[in-house]
Amino acid sequence: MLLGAMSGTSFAWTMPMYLCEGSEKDAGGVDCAVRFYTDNSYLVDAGVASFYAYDEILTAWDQEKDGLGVYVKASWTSGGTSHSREVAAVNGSGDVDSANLDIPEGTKVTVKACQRQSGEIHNCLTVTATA
Ligand SMILES: [Ca+2]
Ligand SMILES: [Ca+2]
Repeated sequence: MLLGAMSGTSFAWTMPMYLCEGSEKDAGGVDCAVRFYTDNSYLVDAGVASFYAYDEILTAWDQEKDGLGVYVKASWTSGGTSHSREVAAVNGSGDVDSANLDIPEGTKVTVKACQRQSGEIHNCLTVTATA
């Protein structure tokens, strides 16, 4: 599926795919990964954004030399307070940025994953993980 052109460009974004599944290392935790692809063949990964429940690790990983980075933001509420943290891999193919968060077990975590081009985020997909 193609998404429409944005911001006056004719770039055709490829729909990201996601997988959320129970954590193998953290009982009750749910890991999520969102993958971006270079085109609609879905054969070549452009990048991946992930949240892993064990130790609450948020990661953006750029896997393709395509002028696009990977951005991910985690948002959650604990102790009656809203929290968020974002990381971005914007230094080219192979760049990885991650954050080791500290989120109470069982907390729902909203994970917004996007591609980034020229400082702006595009093609976002939001999934829900569990810390
Ligand atoms: Ca955890
Ligand atoms: Ca890239």
